[in-house]
Amino acid sequence: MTSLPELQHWVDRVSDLTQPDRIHWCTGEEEEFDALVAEMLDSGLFLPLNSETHPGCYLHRSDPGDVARVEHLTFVCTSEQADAGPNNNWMDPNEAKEQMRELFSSCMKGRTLYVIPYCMGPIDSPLSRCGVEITDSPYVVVNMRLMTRMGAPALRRIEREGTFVRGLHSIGELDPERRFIMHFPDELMIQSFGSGYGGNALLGKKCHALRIASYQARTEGWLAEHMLILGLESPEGETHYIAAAFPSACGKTNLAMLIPPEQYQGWKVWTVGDDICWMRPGEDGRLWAINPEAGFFGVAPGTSETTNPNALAMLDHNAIFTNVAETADHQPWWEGLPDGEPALDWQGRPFDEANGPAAHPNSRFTVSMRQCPSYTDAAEDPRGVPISAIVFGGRRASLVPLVMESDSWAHGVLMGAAMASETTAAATHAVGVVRRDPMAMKPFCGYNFADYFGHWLDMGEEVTRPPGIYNVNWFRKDEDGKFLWPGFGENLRVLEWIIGRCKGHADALETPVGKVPTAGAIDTSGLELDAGVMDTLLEIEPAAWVPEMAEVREYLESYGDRLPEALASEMERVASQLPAA
Ligand code: OXD
Ligand code: MN
Repeated sequence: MTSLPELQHWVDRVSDLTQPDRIHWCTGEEEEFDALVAEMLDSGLFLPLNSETHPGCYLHRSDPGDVARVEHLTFVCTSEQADAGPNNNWMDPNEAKEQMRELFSSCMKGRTLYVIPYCMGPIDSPLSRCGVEITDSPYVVVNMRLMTRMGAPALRRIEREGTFVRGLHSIGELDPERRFIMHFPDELMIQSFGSGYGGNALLGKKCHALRIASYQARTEGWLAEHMLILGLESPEGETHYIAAAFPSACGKTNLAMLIPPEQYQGWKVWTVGDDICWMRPGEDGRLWAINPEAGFFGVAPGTSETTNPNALAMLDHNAIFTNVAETADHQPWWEGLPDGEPALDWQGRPFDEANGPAAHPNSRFTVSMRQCPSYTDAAEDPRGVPISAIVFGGRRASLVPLVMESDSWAHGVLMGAAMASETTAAATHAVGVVRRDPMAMKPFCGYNFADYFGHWLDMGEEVTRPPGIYNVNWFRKDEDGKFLWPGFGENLRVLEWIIGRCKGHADALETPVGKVPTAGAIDTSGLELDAGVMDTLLEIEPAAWVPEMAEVREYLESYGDRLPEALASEMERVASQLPAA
């Protein structure tokens, strides 16, 4: 029920098409959440977890064939194929709508149609944007309540503004042969069928806040990015905000919640967001950022007291677990937890190593941001937070140093565009293969990457006090395949250097591919690294960068004439400083 005729008509049309038994307009109230949980416990969609150790926590086991994003079934449907770019699967919008119409036809018979009004970002922020998701999945409703500002206040804003992203979702029969995630950016519309998995089904997240928003951001002069946002507070009480892009399952959540090492008494990391960042130039010439989300949908395996104590602390109450394993006394369990042992695996079978890991490698937790011990009220500030540094990073076993600084905004854009990373389990494809993943947006940019790079370059003109742009690599390995850098909390040492650079007092050495810390500029006291490890981590071997730059050139040239001239010339500038091939 709404006073906005466009919204009411759309819900009516969808209901005519999908034929639900009931329609429920979500209010976002606690009683609604509790009633849905009770219903799901009844139907078996939710399993209770140990209420003494994990009050308010539930386990959802998804269909075993529906455990990750499906990039090969995800489409951007612009009227011109070239606007979607070679980085997206494309389908003609009319053909896509026709195909989806058939799938959605009568698909909600016997089910409830939920209307979820939501706001991405603080409810009173001019940087926020709203959407409405229609779904037949109560699992989606309860997750959306944790992940977004959902319900009555969002509906009021939508009715006031009159614009919203329309997302239609049905789990269908969870048949991978009848599964599509379609985006119609010109119409601010998403249609998703056949999957209940987070990235495919919680439409506020990847579909709206990245694919549709990136497209919208280009026309409106802002940036929608796959970045965490953290605040780094020094012992003097000065806080600098950093936005960092890493591909899925490369430690964004851990970095966003970092606990400083012992030597760093008085330092504090504040978490503003762990996955998505919307940034806009402010009147003061800086970039101001909000986290459009209100919760975390994090990867469970590997989350432990060593890697992310803050995450563990927020996961012992009011959290939803998807595809983790269970101990004999019904506590959630995943690989990387030192205590407990799995009794049932993620599919509910008695645990047997022969079946693989107990928890699915892409098993997840959903939890409100406010439960995180490092949560900061700055995440609710309608103005957002000012960004001092942008960090790009990938998973690279060799070549790429621990950290380097770009020479200029254009060079930073090139660093982002040249990002590559070994693939992870967050999407269904081969794991561990190096692929180009510009700005960690390969699966999420809602338009042609060439135009996106152009938009990034244009944004450099808009910000008169631009953040520094950096590239990091926590994942460098030695000849025996062992990680050289300890990572996790120790990454603070690198962030300290980055902020030092932004403030103009940390030392750096120029190299052909960027500036790296001078010996000793990164504090390694108390780390007990083997001799020479820091040298290896910070070494730039110009000859080894020649084939890398050749690959970058080949990749960027695959965008043809649309590639911005300024990016091509920046690439030539860097290449010209390397030895001849
Ligand atoms: C995520 C992803 O879920 O990037 O954040 O896959
Ligand atoms: Mn992500």
